[in-house]
Amino acid sequence: MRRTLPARSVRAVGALTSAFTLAGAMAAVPAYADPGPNLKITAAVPDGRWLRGDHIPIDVTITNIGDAKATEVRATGSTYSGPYYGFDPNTWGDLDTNGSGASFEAGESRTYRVTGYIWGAEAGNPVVRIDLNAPGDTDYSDNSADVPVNPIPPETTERVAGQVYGDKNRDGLLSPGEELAGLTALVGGPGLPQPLSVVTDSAGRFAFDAVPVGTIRVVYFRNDPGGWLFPEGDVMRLDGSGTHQNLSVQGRQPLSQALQATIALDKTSYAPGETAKATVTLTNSGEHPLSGLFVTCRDGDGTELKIPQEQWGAFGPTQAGALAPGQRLVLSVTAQVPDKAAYFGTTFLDCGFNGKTYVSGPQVFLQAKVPGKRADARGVAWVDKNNNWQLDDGEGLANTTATLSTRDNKLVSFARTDAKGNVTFPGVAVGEYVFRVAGPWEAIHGDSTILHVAPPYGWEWRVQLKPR
Ligand SMILES: [Ca+2]
Ligand SMILES: [Ca+2]
Ligand SMILES: [Ca+2]
Repeated sequence: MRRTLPARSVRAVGALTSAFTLAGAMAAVPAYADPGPNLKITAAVPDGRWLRGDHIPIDVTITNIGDAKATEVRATGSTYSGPYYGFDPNTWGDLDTNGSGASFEAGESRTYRVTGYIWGAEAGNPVVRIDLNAPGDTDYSDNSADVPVNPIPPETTERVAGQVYGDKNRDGLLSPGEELAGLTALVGGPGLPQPLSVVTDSAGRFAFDAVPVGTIRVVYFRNDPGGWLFPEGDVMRLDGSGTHQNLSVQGRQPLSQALQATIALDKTSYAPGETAKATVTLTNSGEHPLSGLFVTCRDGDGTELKIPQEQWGAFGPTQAGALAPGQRLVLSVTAQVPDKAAYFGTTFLDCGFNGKTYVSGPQVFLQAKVPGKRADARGVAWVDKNNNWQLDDGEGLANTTATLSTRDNKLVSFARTDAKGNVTFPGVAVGEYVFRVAGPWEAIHGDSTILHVAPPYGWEWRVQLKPR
């Protein structure tokens, strides 16, 4: 009886035959047969606790295993699967596809560290494919590499714990009795829907058992009756390694609690060029000596009183001011009223009192008048009819009576708006005024205080109105 093979087996034999043929053909070509460059790539994410929010590196090693120099070598990378991993700009160096390419001598090997970022919130991890291109490469089968990028799973959590104290004796350490109990400790950061919160125990200790990992996590405190100031900008990177279980958080008393500062000017009104005298009174109402104190007065737009630094003595640039507990110190300083102040009708002092080793010292601001200059006060009254927050054609409040009054409600000037809502109050003394219009209109911000400044420093003010 003649044996016949089923059709399926015939096909299988045929496939086998062609497979043998192919293998035979390949075996007939020695690996070194083609002279020329032959680049080979290997790539992997270096060891590390990478987070989803990191710029995660990939080390790409390129070796020329051929027997000729490779030139114009360029590399590209793309996300093969999973969430999108985007390469950072300019990360490819001389391998960049837009450049002239890199060169590798026969046998030469170099490793590049490229970086990228996982964009979006898609779950899972990316696999990144990197392709290497060089003219004349004799074997392209080894020119690409697939790199799994596996950051710490975002659902990973770790314990964050520590102790918080108010450094009463200012030695920078937790001293007995300085523990802060009953404080609300919170931890928050990007990606956390809301901060986690615990209350410190009698030893000032706090512990969050499971804080989700992230590149930016911050511990902060609320509900402190003692008025302590805590560092709020210390960023923790939580990568699941649990290295933030022994935090020591120092609360500091604001300097303004111990140091009182007042400034009095000898007059309420000055002429430009006149010398203003300021009496500065500093009092240490605390229990500890204060040292390293200094005064800084803010520069403004040129209308401020500039107190020469040397007048501050030890409280000047040497930052050597000192006050014993209970001590009261009076400093007399002077400053020339700048000419520019006359154009604004006002001059000011804005001084901060600080210490080298303190935080949040007192701040004092005071103004004085510099009257005399007059100028036309010009502005526009308008109503945002189309609600686009911009003054458009036809939105000026036309032909309406408008007034300028002092803050204590004395009428200073009145005028009428033109067809476009422009209004000019002629020859008004510089300074601050309240602007009003007749009829059922009120300023959109509740108060329409305008600052009337003389040329060349002045400007046309705008007052937006709404129906009353
Ligand atoms: Ca190759
Ligand atoms: Ca202490
Ligand atoms: Ca508008």
